[in-house]
Amino acid sequence: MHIGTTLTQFIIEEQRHIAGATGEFTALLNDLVTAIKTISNAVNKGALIGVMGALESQNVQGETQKKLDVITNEIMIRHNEWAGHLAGMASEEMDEVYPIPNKYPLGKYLLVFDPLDGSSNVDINISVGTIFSILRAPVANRAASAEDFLQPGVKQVCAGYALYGSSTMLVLTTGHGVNGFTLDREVGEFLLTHPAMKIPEETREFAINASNRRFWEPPVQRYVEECLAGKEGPRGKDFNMRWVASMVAEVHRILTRGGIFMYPRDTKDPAKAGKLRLMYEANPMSFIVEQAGGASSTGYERILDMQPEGLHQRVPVILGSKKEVEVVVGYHAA
Ligand code: P6P
Repeated sequence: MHIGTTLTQFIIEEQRHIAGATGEFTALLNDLVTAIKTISNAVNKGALIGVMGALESQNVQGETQKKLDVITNEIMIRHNEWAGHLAGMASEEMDEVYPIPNKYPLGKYLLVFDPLDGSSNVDINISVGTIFSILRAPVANRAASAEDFLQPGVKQVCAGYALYGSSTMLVLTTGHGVNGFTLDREVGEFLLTHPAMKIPEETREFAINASNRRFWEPPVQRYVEECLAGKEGPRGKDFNMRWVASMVAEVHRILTRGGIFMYPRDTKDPAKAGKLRLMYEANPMSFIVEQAGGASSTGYERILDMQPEGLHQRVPVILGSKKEVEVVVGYHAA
């Protein structure tokens, strides 16, 4: 593995596979990477620059906003609004579509993101991340409406996440596999360190917030009980459990060593189809997981096939090692 390959070089070489590529996508990705480096710096400094703690405000989900939720959202907006690659942006932290200011040109892509996923972990110094998804605007160079974003996950041009952990990593796909890059702070570049990431088809590790057990639907109850029964039970093997409460960290672990992550529909709030959001959590992570040989389902349908009904729509998420997801999906069909 040649560790010297920069993300910029990699993307330009990737671009050569894309018919009609104009270099605009590469330029968009470079702006996105600059935003991610800036966020990494803010997260890494943490309490030293007074960005910890919560605000009085709530986001559209009714969740208390952390200072860094707002700061990172602002960073994503400022670095991506000016270059003329986007027709609009949408974010977990903004109720409505962000229109590109009139002083800037419009472009042919849409950017939707969760600027700081798992932000409840910031104050306790556990890994958090940025999740992003890039779609084509239905009409280029025209201000995007909310409806323009409501495209099934299979339409994504690119999906990725940044993980602000012991090292800052960027993992992305443009539909030709999944590749991981690690930020070399001295050089200021992301370098290719995890080429062609693949999720093992089998696993003995599941991730779920077990405190919600009494609210789960029967198929999920059955699956988890069987994992807990171990080798004496119907699965005939022991399982391990993890829960980080940071989807980016969970997905990265699964990409690295396999596993299954579940945030299923539960009856805690019957009005909600799940906790995670389709447009900027489930869809980008599902694109990445499938491109790495995994699977991603609501339990009843492939997440990437879903027709979104709203920018902040929630969905149940069961993703990871293909054969394990198939077991859970099978229980939903039983
Ligand atoms: P809970 C973070 O808030 C998040 O959206 C995901 O990153 C994470 O997997 C999940 O919610 C954690 O939810 O209910 O365990 O706090």
